[in-house]
Amino acid sequence: MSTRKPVVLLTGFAPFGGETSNPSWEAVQRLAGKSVLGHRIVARCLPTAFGSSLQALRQAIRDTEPALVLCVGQAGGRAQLSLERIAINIDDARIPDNDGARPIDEPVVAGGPAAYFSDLPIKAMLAALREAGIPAEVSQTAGTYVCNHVFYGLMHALRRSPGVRGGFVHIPYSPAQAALHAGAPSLPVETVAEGLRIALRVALSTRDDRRLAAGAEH
Ligand code: PCA
Repeated sequence: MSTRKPVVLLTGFAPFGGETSNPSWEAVQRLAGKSVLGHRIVARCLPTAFGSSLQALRQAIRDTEPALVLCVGQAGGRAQLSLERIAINIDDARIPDNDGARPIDEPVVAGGPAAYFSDLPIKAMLAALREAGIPAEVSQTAGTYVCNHVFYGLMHALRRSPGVRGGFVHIPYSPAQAALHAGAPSLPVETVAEGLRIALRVALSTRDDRRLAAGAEH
């Protein structure tokens, strides 16, 4: 293992909520096996379920011993790559997950801190994406469904792996999905994949984030 290239673990999710595809996995799959700044990208698909998603993520971290972990999920209705700033310690499911579970106001980790910030340089990533002509934003909430659950669980797990950094990106519907949701914004999966590659490159090469306003009034 030690003579191999260091690994970046990149995860997407299985389709959920009545969709037949999940663009997060479609985009992540396109980067599987590719290199970014001397790191090999390992792609994994997580189940969209509160219970098994984190088990699968923890297993993938044990298997691949990554230097950096970026989890990616679909956020239908959002128009840009959403670089998530913060994961909160709450599960509050509006719809059941793929196993039929619907936790309401339960902690992701009982007794855990209220929240974790992303380890990734989200402002530098934002600037690079915009320079490349890819729409992006900083998001102040990853919601309270399986994606926030995985983001929180990731950051909690990485406390035991000093030096390994983690973060989360939400992405819009694919055009094929948006065609079935009148008026919903979308981004082509190839554009998302290119954006993720840029985000990884910046994350791997930036230790101190840029100071750039990307907040929100609401
Ligand atoms: N999006 C969901 C869970 C899986 C996914 O791709 C979310 O935003 O919570």
